[in-house]
Amino acid sequence: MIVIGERINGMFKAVNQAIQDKDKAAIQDLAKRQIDEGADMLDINVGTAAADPVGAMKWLVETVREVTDVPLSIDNPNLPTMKAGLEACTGRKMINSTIGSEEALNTFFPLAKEHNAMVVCLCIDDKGVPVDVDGRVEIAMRVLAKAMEYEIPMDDIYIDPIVLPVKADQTGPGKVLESIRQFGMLSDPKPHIVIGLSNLSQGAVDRKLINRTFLTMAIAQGLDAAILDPLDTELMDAMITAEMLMNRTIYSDSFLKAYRQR
Ligand code: THG
Repeated sequence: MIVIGERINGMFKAVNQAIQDKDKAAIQDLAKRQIDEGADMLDINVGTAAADPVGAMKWLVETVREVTDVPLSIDNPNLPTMKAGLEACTGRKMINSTIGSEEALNTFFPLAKEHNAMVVCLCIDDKGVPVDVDGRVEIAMRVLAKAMEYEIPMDDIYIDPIVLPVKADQTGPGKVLESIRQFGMLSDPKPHIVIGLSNLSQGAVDRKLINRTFLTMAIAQGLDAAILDPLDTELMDAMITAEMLMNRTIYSDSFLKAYRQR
């Protein structure tokens, strides 16, 4: 699994405060702790409250880069903020994200090439999030065709079926699972498939239980990347165990420890 740490996000009060106070230590601590707990990449999101999103993104990226070389997922819907993040980010990076409309792909795929960046493509277009699985698969097919047209390596494409709060629509999670299963059959080699896991439990009780149960179900359908909280040890244990049960890692009596030491 490719773990993208979700914690550097202005949606969290403490992070929003750190951005306002230019508190480097707080952000760098979050970066290091997530990597220590198994994050392969870090999501960088200024949140919606930032007064100057471009400046905040640049500062966040530079601040995190002082302490780690892992790829950074530049998470913002607006082009100027995205560009500022990509330019500030030395080394590997990910565009998080583009929607799957013709126009958006024609903007973001050239940008991905320019920055040698990975790119998350949301299964959403001008009409919004499709209500059914077929609509999501249709968008994923468009994304893959465009990726070939622009010669983006399949290994740099991450399809996101879009996870919404279960509390708002209880039919959603099942559709996401079926979408993940079908995405895996669209091309060979397969694209990566990623979700924003914590969206699922927003506003719900027993959030961690909901998140980790769904993560194991999604892994069984072929999910291979997730934006999640690596500081949640039970979540990471469940993820590692699901990988082992799917025969993607070797069983040993110390499989949890072995995964963490890899
Ligand atoms: N897909 C992609 N990118 C994404 C998402 C996605 N980026 C953002 C988001 N979704 C994933 N990251 C988070 C981070 C935090 C939360 C949810 C998703 C979260 N935050 C608390 C809440 O809203 O209750 C914040 C409250 C707090 O503790 O202060 O749940 O889907 N490609």
